[in-house]
Amino acid sequence: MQDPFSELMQFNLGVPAEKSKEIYVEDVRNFLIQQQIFNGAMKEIRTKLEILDEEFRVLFDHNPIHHLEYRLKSPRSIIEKLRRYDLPLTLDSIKDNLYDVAGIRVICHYVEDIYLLRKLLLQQDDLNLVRERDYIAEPKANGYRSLHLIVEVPVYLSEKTTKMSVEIQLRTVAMDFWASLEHEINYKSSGDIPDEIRYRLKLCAEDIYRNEEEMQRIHREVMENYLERKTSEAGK
Ligand code: 0O2
Repeated sequence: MQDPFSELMQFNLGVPAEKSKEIYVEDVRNFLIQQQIFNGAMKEIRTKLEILDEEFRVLFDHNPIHHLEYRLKSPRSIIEKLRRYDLPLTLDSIKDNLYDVAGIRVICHYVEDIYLLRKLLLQQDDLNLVRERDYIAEPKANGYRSLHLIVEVPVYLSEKTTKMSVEIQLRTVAMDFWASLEHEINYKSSGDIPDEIRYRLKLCAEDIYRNEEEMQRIHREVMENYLERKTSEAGK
């Protein structure tokens, strides 16, 4: 991965004519400091999720999380997004307007795990819910399903504490399977998927949804029997 400093320089954040090179370099330095704080926020959320996952493994022999993915939005995407929404290219504007600079994708086994994690995360005192989009309850027209939360979390620095936003996308393995492939198909079609392919993708999403519900039912039944057996063995 290219380091953000050289990427920013290369992308030419647009050293405006009136700005001296020194001020521009200072901007880049401050940008990197901000990125590091976003990174801290991402780590805070990651740790919270890992602790919950570990607790469930110990208590119930079940990990709600299959795996975690995380990323900081690249300087290029940040600038593109600010330009797309006609927002100022400043650090304050990034912090105030872009909620997805720090992003975590939580790939769960079952839909129940998603709502469980949502509940457990949001009941933590230091975490504020800023925005929620439930594309599981109401899938997007193309069939996309996931739960999106924007949360604010404090990051404790040497001289101050600052609240930063993090986007958490929670989805099951099955939803992730669909979204990853659809994302690639979309990319390969330059964002213009033919109607017939769009329709077939939607049918795939519906099939996946049905299979996932059945897998969830099977899991529930097996877990009930398993936990009953464990309890009776412990009582012997
Ligand atoms: P990346 O690289 O994944 O971060 P905006 O963020 O303003 O563009 P909005 O409405 O705030 O859009 O965000 P929304 O709809 O809650 O979700 C944005 C992110 O969700 C996307 O990030 C994708 O990761 C994912 N997503 C949303 N809809 C779809 C979809 O139809 N298919 C797939 N595969 N993923 C989707 P970005 O912006 O793509 O960038």
